Amino acid sequence: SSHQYEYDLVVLGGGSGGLAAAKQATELGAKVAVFDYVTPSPQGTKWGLGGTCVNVGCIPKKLMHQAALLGEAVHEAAAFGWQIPEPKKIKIDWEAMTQGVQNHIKSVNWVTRVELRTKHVQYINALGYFKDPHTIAGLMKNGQEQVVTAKNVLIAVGGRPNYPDIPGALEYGITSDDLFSLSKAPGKTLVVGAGYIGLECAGFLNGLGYNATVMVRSIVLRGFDQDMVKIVVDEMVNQGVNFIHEAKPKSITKNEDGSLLVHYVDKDGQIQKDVYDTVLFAIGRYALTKDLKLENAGVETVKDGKIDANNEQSNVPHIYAVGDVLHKRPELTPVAIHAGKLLAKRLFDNATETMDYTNVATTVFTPLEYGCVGLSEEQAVQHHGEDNIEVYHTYYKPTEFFIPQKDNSNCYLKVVCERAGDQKVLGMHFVGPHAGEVIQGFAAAMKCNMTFKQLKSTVGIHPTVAEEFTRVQISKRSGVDPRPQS
Ligand code: FAD
Ligand code: NA7
Repeated sequence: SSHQYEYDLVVLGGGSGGLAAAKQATELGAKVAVFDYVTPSPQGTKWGLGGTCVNVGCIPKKLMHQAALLGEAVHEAAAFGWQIPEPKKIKIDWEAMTQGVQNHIKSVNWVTRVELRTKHVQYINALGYFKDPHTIAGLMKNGQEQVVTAKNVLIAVGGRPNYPDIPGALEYGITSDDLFSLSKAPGKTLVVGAGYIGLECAGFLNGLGYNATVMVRSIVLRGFDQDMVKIVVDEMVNQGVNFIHEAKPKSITKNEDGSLLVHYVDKDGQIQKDVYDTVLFAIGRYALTKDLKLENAGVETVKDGKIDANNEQSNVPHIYAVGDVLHKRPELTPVAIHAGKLLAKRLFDNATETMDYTNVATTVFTPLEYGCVGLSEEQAVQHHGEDNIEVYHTYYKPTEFFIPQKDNSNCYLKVVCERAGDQKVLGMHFVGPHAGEVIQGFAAAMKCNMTFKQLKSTVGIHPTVAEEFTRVQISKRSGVDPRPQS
């Protein structure tokens, strides 16, 4: 019986997935403890309860993106007739912005703690690890250990940013773990890595007025639809972001004035150098499983320390995993939360529903946002064959772009469909303002197996950018120019 253990569930990691599972489990009557502990970054940055999303991920990222968009909006407002004294002279106060962002985070940390208390989840601020398959020890800041026993264990320790193995990287480089609480403005910044985190950071830094350069090793936004990616990059270049393609950093040293000298290998294999104020690595993340002493529990890991689970169950039946720690699953907060809740219901409510990881929508918060759900065109071709898919696409002109004469040449969308019959929609892609808001509802429609015919029979909301999805009719195959003719 479960009485031989102190807890029905012990959760390792108080982030998106772990907290969602813990709260759901106590609501269902389980006795639950959560271990959460943040190891400081190499630069010494640390933060509170709640995990990556709240402290060093989605939330501060979105807020800084918003700060950048507001800077743009000031100029637009002037075009709409707002009397703004010297709009050309406006600039961001980095410290003030960062303070606002950090204050919000602190308030979320606090609310999270209170919520755990009211829901009777035992929170233990300690670095947890396995003593044996049912015994977890937590090393607290004061060096003491707290030991608990658990019937079930959930591993939800998430991940942390990688550093490249080059001289000066750990000493002088920062990552997203440090950026959102940086005490002084980053200045001229080199962002190494062209995944979504690298692009987003370069995008908002440029929008805030700092010179930003992205160093791309191979391709930009691997895994995303490459037509859309090209548009996203074009727009970033338009707005002033620099890209160094097919290049790799070689070393970082510090100049006497505090600036950083970066040597890198360019696409021709030549050594180049440039000086930056900040070097930000966004080259992927590793799962935080090393500290867990998984060998004491017999839990196996695969590449990058990740756990290859089947319905969130590891190779040890009473040990589960959710979130970024999972192998080959989207590293997204709502994915971790959803999987965590469903798992708790299966464990403590005899539920049977399992997590569906397909067709999860996401948005890259670049200056012009890119939202998508379902297959990229490349994936559709791979799965269905080029002859069996139809791709509809169009450029469009947001109404609100006209008066400030904002460049609309990169407002573009695409619908990837089956070619036969009513043309089931396989993927939807949107570059433009509010891309996340635009895509979310269509993700629900795709869950309901929407066809292109049904999309076309949907009446739009005018004037919006989302309605453009109900108007698209030009197939790529037709070769007709997808630019609006008016
Ligand atoms: P986490 O939230 O990382 O939580 C794990 C927790 O466990 C951490 O607090 C960690 O310190 C703690 N821990 C680790 N080891 C131990 C241990 N041994 N003992 C105790 N505690 C431990 N997702 C989105 O959906 N939208 C976005 O816009 C978005 N933007 C992002 C931007 C950035 C810059 C980053 C880095 C990520 C972003 N993500 C975004 C991803 C999102 O943050 C993660 O997918 C999500 O936080 C994963 O949740 P998790 O529960 O797996 O782990
Ligand atoms: P991603 O999405 O894994 O992207 C990492 C990027 O960094 C990608 O462009 C890589 O290029 C590049 N990379 C990887 N290693 C290096 C080295 N050593 N030097 C230079 N460039 C490198 O990571 P993010 O940090 O953006 O996001 C992490 C995850 O969080 C991501 O999976 C999201 O789902 C959530 P490559 O294409 O490999 O050549």
